[in-house]
Amino acid sequence: MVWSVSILKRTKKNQNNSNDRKMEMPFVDMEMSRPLLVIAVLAHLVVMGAAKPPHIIFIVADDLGWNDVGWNNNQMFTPNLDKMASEGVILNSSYIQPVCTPSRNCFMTGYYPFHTGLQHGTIHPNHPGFMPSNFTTLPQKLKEIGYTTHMVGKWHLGFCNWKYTPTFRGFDSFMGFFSGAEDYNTHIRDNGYDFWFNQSVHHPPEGEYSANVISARAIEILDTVDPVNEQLYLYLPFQSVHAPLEVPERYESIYANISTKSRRTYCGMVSALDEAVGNITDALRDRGFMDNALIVFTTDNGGATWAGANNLPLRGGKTTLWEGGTRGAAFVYSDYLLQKTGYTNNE
Ligand SMILES: [Ca+2]
Repeated sequence: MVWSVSILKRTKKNQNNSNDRKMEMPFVDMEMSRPLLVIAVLAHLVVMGAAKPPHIIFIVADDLGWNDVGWNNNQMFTPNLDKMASEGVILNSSYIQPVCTPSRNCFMTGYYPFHTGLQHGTIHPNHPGFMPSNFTTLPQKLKEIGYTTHMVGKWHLGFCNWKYTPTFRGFDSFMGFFSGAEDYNTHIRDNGYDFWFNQSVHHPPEGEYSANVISARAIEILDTVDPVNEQLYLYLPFQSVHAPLEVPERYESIYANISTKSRRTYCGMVSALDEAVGNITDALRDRGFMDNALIVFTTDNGGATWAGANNLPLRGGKTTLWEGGTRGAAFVYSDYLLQKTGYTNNE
């Protein structure tokens, strides 16, 4: 996942004055070309000597198609994501790995997955694969400079030994699941229950849809962090919108005009994700985090066209090296930290 960005610093007041780059607020200049892995960018952002490093909220959708977001397809109802994309910077050339585990390896280590042996595919529930312990993760680096680090959602980087799981790889807390493709309500995959709070089996409220479980936990975390005196790294790899195709009726009914059941359900799943993200960003604003927050949104790979997703006009989809599999819908958003906003970056 390579983006072209550079990091500078400036004040809120003088965001349009290029002479004010020695002030105290950190800021991301998407216009300047300096290819870096996103992980390196985020880490770099907070070690530039900024007086007050930003809160970083890294939101990952699972298997979201290029044509499944409002800024690429006006048939999609994703108002919360659309607002941040249009008022932030749409990353129009953001490339990712074609399946889950390899991309998540990049999000954690900043290395292409052939460095870690995770380039071949996903880690299955009965597969003792893992992200090697000798690679330092982004949350580990952020903890070194004082961040509090939390994760809610899908890990998919190994769990055959506790030492490969999130709370041993840099996160202060973890709620979510280790594998992938489980049921959105029962949290069962291949007859095994997979939902955890740190190292304990956890049972969310019965019938609570996954996207809402994740947003509720994310908001709960916000209530434990001081937005002024602490710095938060919140990693939110949602289950949505990976198969199985499951969503409460109220989201699916938004797309009553779509006759194909799988597509109708899938689009409802995207809107459920959008609502969950909106609830989290509302909470960030209500609690005072947005004054100094950077939000990054991306999918981990292109949409699975056999499971309701659509990547048009890109060719191919999940598992392929065509752009439909590797060019991800993504944006960055911040109230104050971006030099220029409201545009599409093609670099
Ligand atoms: Ca995926």
